[in-house]
Amino acid sequence: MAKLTCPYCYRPFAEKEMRFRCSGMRAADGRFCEAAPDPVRVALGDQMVVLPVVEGNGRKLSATCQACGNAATVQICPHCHAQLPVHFGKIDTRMVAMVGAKFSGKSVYTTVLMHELIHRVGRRFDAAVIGADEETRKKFGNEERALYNEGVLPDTTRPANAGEQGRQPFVFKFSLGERKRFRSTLRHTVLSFFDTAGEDLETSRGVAQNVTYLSSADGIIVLLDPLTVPGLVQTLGIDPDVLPARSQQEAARGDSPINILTRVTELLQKLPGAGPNRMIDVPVAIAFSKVDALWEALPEDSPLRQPAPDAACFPEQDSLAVHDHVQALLLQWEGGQIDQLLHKHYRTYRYFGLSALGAVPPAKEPAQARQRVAKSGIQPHRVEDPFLWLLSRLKVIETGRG
Ligand SMILES: Nc1nc2c(ncn2[C@@H]2O[C@H](COP(=O)(O)OP(=O)(O)OP(=O)(O)O)[C@@H](O)[C@H]2O)c(=O)[nH]1
Ligand SMILES: [Mg+2]
Ligand SMILES: [Zn+2]
Ligand SMILES: [Zn+2]
Repeated sequence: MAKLTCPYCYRPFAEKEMRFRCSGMRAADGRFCEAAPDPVRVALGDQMVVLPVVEGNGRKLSATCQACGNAATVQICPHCHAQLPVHFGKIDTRMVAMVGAKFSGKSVYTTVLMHELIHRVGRRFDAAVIGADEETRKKFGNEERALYNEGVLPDTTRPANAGEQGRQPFVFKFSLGERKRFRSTLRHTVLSFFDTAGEDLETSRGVAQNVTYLSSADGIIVLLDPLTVPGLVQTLGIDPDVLPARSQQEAARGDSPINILTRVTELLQKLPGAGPNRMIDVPVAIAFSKVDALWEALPEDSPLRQPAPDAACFPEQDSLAVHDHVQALLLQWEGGQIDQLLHKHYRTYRYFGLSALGAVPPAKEPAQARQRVAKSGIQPHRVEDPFLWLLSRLKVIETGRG
């Protein structure tokens, strides 16, 4: 039986196990259901009042509410009761998870990537990208506004288990037009993007929570701050005084990329079906963020400085050029430790270099509540590369030679 995975809690279930939520409409005889907090949602930190759960066969598109007699068509996850995207059982779902050290740029990256997917990449692939639920649309809207309109950088993300309101992944629907000879159809892919707090990778409870979503991920993006790679600053001759103090602190705390990758690898090896001697099958994109900080120190013809091609397929040659270049740089910077680890444990991995902001943000002034983006605004560079690579691996988009 085909297993589905909830894009919100990342737990598996069979199609027929999906449940429904009552519509709250008034039936002909006057009966109707009232909204109240759902104990399952409350346990997850969501106090919202919602209509009651309706039992039924998830393979069908509706069920009858026993309390009010109305037809319920909204399908929900049997585990976390989150509302699922329309026709969830009938469409493709791909989970893309992201992990990374504290301060590696995950939150900024998530917002900029989604913005780019919606406004630019979607058009390039003739695809529509939209938030799949109200919560995603609202939260993404707020984060997009803060970054793009107000120019303020996000605060540090709170760990998944902190606070009243549990954090939910952003869930987007990527709908790709398939032009057939006589008709065109749409292929939907649900993308779930979970922005981890850096310290989720540090506590055992946080790691346990990460296991749930990493184990159901079809692709993983590991975001690494290159400025925390030991040896990089010296090799490239970057003036340490102009580096963000935080990157230096994180590196000194032991959150160097090799340590993060070691922890992620150990986590993936603990999953069912995996083991210390088995290669990890899930494709892993190793993405170095903030490459804008390195540009001046890299030669002008460095693939990391070139814009990405914009054909409607995944540009394999270009991506391999970046991969080889990063691999060579890593050998210079840290003696190839990272590459050895990846080579030994991962069947499919690839390097990327990207910049969400496109420029180093000026240091926060004492009078400012939050750090701001550079005056030049947000000029993303190659943010979609890791994502498109995963989509091409997952056969959602085609791979081209360009
Ligand atoms: N130069 C440069 N700096 C960046 C870029 N993206 C993020 N930063 C810097 O990195 C800081 C941290 O970014 P966040 O996105 O908050 O990092 P995070 O990984 O979500 O951090 P936690 O939530 O604390 O784990 C930002 O405040 C910026 O100063 C970028 O593209 N270029
Ligand atoms: Mg964050
Ligand atoms: Zn009802
Ligand atoms: Zn769920």
